[in-house]
Amino acid sequence: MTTVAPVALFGHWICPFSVRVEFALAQRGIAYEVVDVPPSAVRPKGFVVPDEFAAHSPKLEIPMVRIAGEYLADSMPILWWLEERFTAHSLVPVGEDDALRERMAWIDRHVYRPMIGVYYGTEPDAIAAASERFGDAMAEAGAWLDDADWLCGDAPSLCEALMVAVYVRLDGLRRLGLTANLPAAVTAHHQRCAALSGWPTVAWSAEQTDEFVWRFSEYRRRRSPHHWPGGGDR
Ligand SMILES: N[C@@H](CCC(=O)N[C@@H](CS)C(=O)NCC(=O)O)C(=O)O
Repeated sequence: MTTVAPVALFGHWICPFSVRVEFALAQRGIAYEVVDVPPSAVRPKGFVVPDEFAAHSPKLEIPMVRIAGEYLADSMPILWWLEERFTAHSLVPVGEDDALRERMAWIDRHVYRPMIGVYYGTEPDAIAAASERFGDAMAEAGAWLDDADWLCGDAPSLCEALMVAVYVRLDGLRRLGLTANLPAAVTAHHQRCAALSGWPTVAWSAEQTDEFVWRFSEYRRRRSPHHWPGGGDR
């Protein structure tokens, strides 16, 4: 007899939105299975998305989660849904709902947009500009962390789920053109996050970092061969 995990995550390790959700599941000790659905930019030729995913992810985006026959896509609503459905090891500090939502929205906008601009960037100038915006956002986050260990409240929260997904790819981002220096308070926060119980589940191996860099280098060469000649080899 097989046991069906109550939670299924349709996602992929390379997708930061998916990593947010997987970190929250792991950190909260929620049992789950992963159904691998690579983002289309890095999808192997001939990969067929599961029917269940096509039917229930309205924008065909990962992450999507199934809990006992119900589905939800979009990482932030998923993180809050998990809080509704599972009470143990909450990542919402008591009384901090509004502050948490505000900080998460801020990180989503000011950290994620430029981060994605770095690795999906195909023009050197645009990559450099995104790198600078990312550095500015991390400087602001560093100021929040100057007198606090965590991004919201006094324990790890959903903000850490967002930031962990950034930290796991920092080395890869550097190899793809991120040059911004990060404040010491951010580096210390990264280290605190790396000591959390959910971290090992989502941390990248050296091979995953290499694969991330290789896939997005290939993406650049396909989109902008003038700037990024060569390629093809791993
Ligand atoms: N707002 C969404 C964004 C999710 C998203 O952009 N996912 C990407 C992969 S990282 C995706 O599935 N893109 C569509 C595709 O690859 O076809 C969230 O927070 O979950």
